[in-house]
Formats: sequence, C-alpha cells, structure tokens
Amino acid sequence: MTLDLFGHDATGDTPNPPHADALGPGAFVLRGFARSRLETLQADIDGVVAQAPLRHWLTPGGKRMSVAMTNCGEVGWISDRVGYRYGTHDPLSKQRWPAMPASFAELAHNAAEATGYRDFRPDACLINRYTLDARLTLHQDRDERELGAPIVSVSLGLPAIFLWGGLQRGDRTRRVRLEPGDVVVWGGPSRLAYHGIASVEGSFDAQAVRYNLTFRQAR
Ligand code: MD3
Ligand code: FE
Repeated sequence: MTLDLFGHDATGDTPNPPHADALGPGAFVLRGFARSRLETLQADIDGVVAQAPLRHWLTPGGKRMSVAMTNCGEVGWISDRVGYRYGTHDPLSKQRWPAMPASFAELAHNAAEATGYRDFRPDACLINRYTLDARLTLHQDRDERELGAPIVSVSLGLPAIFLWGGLQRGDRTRRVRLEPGDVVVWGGPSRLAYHGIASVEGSFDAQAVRYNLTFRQAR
C-alpha cells in the first residue's frame, strides 16, 4: 500500500473543523478539548484501576512492556506470549473488564463528532500509564476488526512527545507534544499510520505520571 498520507488533499472529503489542527488526512488534534473534564476523568480512571489494576503485559517476544496498562469497556486489549488480541475478561481477575464510565464514552463520542466522525461508539478503552522511563515504540494499531472506525486518544498528566509516522515503518516521523487535556482523533487514511511515544516530560523526583485513554471500536 502506498497511500500518500500527508500529501495535499489526499481524500478530498476529510472532515476539517476550524478548531482542530490536522495532523494528516483524517487525523486531528483537539487542543485542550478535555481540559475542563480532567478531574472527573482521573477519578474514573482511579475507579477502573481499583477493579482492574495496571499491569505490564509481556510482548509475544517475552519482553515486559514499560507502559502499564488496563482496560474498561466490553473488550480489552491484551498481550502475552500468545500474541496481541482483544478479550472480554481480565486475565488477572478472570472477571469481565470494568464497564466504560459514562464520562469516557461521552468524551470519545463528542471528540469524534467534533472532527466529523458520526456515531462513534467505542467498545474498548485502553488505559496506558507512563512513568518517566516508559516508551511505546513505533507500531500500527491493527488488532481491531473495525478499521473503518476512528481511534480517539486523550492525554492526562505529564506531557509527552508523540511520534507520528507514515504508512510504512521506515517513513520519517514528526514529533508532536501532547499535553493534558489534548484529544486526538485518528481515522480515514491515518488510521493505520505508525506511531509511538518517544518520551514523557517531567523531573525524576516528582511522582507524576502520564495517562492516555485510547478508545476503539475493536469488534
Ligand atoms: C495514530 N498509545 O495504545 S495514543 C496505543 O499515548 C498507543 O498511549 C499512545 O499508541 C499513547 O496503541 C498513543 C494515540 C494513537 C492511538 C492510536 C493510533 C495514535 C494513533 C492509531 C493510528 C494512528
Ligand atoms: Fe497505538
């Protein structure tokens, strides 16, 4: 596949509201979109984590991921020696993943709508927690059945440098600073772009961490 991801007018019908910065065709940063809701979101994260603790998955290759993860919603993203997949149950508790808090579902829906994606109803929310030494290497999100739906991500806590690549692993990457309250919507031709987190900004004596919520229509 050789789509010209960041060429001019790649789709022609890309939604483009005035208050969003386009990162690429179909991908938008909504700066501060969740800022007024950060306290509620954090309280709801804490509620999910109390039921389904953050943990470091193993990659299929056997490496412990530096990002700690948990899930809420109908299905959750899981990684172990078997591979990457979505599952209805938390492998630690053997219970279903906690329900998606209304504050999460509403925010994800509203952000998608603000960028022209109608009727976004995510069934999965991955909660990522980054300490200062955590990284997420360049990857594609391709474990979802519904690749036509966008992904919505919400940043909380410490700022981070997001890596935004192209459709091929070797394509050059841009660095985008994501701050607490920033919401990003990735769809259309940008849905399968390579991306990652290069670094989290903060001082080592502080206890602070970064959280990211990633909303997907996974199945
Ligand atoms: C661009 N998380 O969990 S969210 C992930 O900040 C993930 O925790 C990062 O990448 C984080 O898979 C980045 C932003 C994101 C999510 C999905 C994308 C960007 C994306 C899918 C396609 C293109
Ligand atoms: Fe990703």
